[in-house]
This record gives sequence, structure tokens and C-alpha cells, in this order.
Amino acid sequence: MKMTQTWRWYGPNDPVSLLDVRQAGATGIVNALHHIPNGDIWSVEEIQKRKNEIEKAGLTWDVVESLPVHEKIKTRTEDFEQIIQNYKQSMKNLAACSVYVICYNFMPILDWTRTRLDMPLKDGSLALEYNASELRVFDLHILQREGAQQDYTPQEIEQAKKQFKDLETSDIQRISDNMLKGLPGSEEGYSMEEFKTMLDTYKGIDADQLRSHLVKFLEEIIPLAEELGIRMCIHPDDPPFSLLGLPRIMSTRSDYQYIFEKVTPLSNGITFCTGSLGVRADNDLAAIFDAFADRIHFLHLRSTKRDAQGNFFEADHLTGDVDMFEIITRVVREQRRRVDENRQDASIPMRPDHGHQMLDDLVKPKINPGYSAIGRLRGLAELRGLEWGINKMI
Ligand code: DNO
Repeated sequence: MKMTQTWRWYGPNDPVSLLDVRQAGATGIVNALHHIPNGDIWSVEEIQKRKNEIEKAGLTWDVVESLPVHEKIKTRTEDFEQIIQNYKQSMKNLAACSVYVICYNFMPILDWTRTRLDMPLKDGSLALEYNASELRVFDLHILQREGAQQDYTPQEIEQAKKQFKDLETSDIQRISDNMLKGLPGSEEGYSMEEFKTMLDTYKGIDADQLRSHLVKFLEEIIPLAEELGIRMCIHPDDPPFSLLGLPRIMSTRSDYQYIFEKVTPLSNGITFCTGSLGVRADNDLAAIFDAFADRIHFLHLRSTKRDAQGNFFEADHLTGDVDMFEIITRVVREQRRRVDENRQDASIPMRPDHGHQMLDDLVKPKINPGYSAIGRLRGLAELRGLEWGINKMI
């Protein structure tokens, strides 16, 4: 039994073609209907059209990433009940087209966040980076968020002041764009003013409140998922801590524990993202895997490298802080356990996440940062080899 090798494809406008994906050796596609506004229903017709396109290239649509959760659902405001009904209808339509794995997240306003998308590595390739001091400069001096001072130490505030003075206009632009415009796959982007207005919608919503909103949402969708045979998988916060004063509630083992105790069916599952979870030194990835192995429905495999100042960058897939050998050994064992239990989902879909921009991708006119072809192809090849070896060995 092997993992199902998949590849995130952004649809017809993705500079990486479906044939490229086949040449990388993946068999499955991870896809979303990005052209449909967040909160609207994904119709059977639109789903089927995309599915046909994928199948025509000899691939299968294995995972939806993401069926986005509208902000109104997270804040439980305005017509959120209708939007939950729309969400459920999209789930039904996906099941009607035999697409059964749905990844989503519950991060307020921002999806994944990096301050720099082209950090040069020693070999000349480029990596994504999260720089904690740049984040503080953004918060205190560019966004000038009300109350931001309370979130930092006097030293951090002093250091941010100095750093801001030395920043070039182009750096300020880069940091602001990366923070606000939305990285590939984030469904929303904001101007500075829009973002400030959005921040206000979270006044009075702390982590406990947001958690209760998530549980209420799960109580609505998980019974339906059970009925339809859909496996819902929540992506961890990336990075796994609060940003810009916004609560984040899917960052640690106890965060997961909480929602599984409240909503128990197995279709309430996880996108096990090693790179996101691995940013926290206090997250024991192997222990998290073991605790929830039977509800891991999707794997994002990548590694990050952190430092003592709270910065991190995306390392090669087999280096960095994530012990990929340890994780894939667990995946291999879990898949075998599922075979013994006759589970239909014994082969877990994985995708190589966030490759470096390298080789010819460095000169291509357009790439999606983190999602260029060659870096992910390298990652997939390494991960595939590692699984192959472990399968032989144990
Ligand atoms: C970034 C991705 C995220 C992720 C969503 C899941 O590379 O992992 O965009 O897909 O947060 O809902």
C-alpha cells in the first residue's frame, strides 16, 4: 500500500500544466474552483466540468483544497446560516460527482502568511520565508493596528522602530503585499483599508469564541459528511500561532483534541501539514500523528527550518526541522492498519508542498510562489523514494 501521490493544481490558469503533473509522476489532483466567489454554491455542472478536464489528462481529482469557509461563518454574522447551507450544498454536489475529500481551514481573515517569497538559498534557489521582526514592523508601523503595542515586549517595539526607519520603500511594499494580497490559494486579498475594516469584525471574538464557532459549524457539516461519505480535513494554522491580534485555534495537539471530543465522527478529520505544525518547537509531530492517525485524510509534506528569533523558511523536503522519516514510517504503518480494517481510504493522499523556485523556474515569466513545478517535482521524488524505502524495510 502506497500513499496516493497528488499535486495541487490551480486550474486552467496555472502555469504548470496537467501534463507536467503527469510527468512529475503524480496520479491525483488537488483542486478548487477558485473562480466561484467564496460562499457561493459549487454547482454540479461546474464541478463536473473541472473533473472532466482533469480526467481527460489521465489524472483524478482526489482532493478539494479548499472549500473555503466564509468569514461570516467564522464570525457568525449577517447571513451566515444561509452560507452554511450553501456550503452543505457544495458538499452534496461534490459527492454527486464522486469527489470525497475536502480540505478547509478556519484561520481568521488571513490564510497562510509569509513575509518574503524569494529568500535566496546558498544554491541559488529561492524559498518562502516568515520573518518575525518584519511582521512586527508591519503590525506596528505599516498597519498601525490599534493595541498592537500590547502584543510585543519593549525590546521588540524598540527594535521594530529602528528597523522601520531603515526599510526601503520596496521592502515596505513587499511586506504589505505579501501580508494583504493573499498568497496562492488564499481566496481573499485586501487593501490596507479593507483589512482594517475586516480586523474590526473580530473585536470581541477571542480564541474561545472562535472555537465555539468552529464547533457549531462542524455540528452542521459533519453529520452530512458522514451521510455522503465525505472526509473533511481541517488544515492547521500557518503559521501555528496568533497573528496581528487575531485568534488562531488549530495550531496544537490540544486544539485538535478539543474539536474531536466535541464532534467525534471520523469524517471530522485532519490535513496533516508537517510544515505548518513543525514551525512550533513544542509540537511533537509524531505524537500528534499517533493521537489522531485514523482521522488523517490528507497529507501536506514539507519541512520548515526555524530559528530562536521566531523566523522560519521552507527547507528542502527531507531536511529542516521535520523528521520526514519518522512521519512517513507512521504513514506506512497507518495505511497497513487501514488495509487490515478493510478501510476504503487505506491509501492516504499526499502532496509535496511548497517547493523551492529553482532551475528553469527562476526565469519563467510567471510562477505561483511555493507552487512552481521543479521544486515540487524534486520534493515529490524525494518523498516517493523515502516511502518506497520504508515500505521495503519494515
Ligand atoms: C498553503 C496552503 C494553504 C491551505 C489552506 C487550506 O500553501 O497549505 O493555502 O491550502 O489554508 O485550507
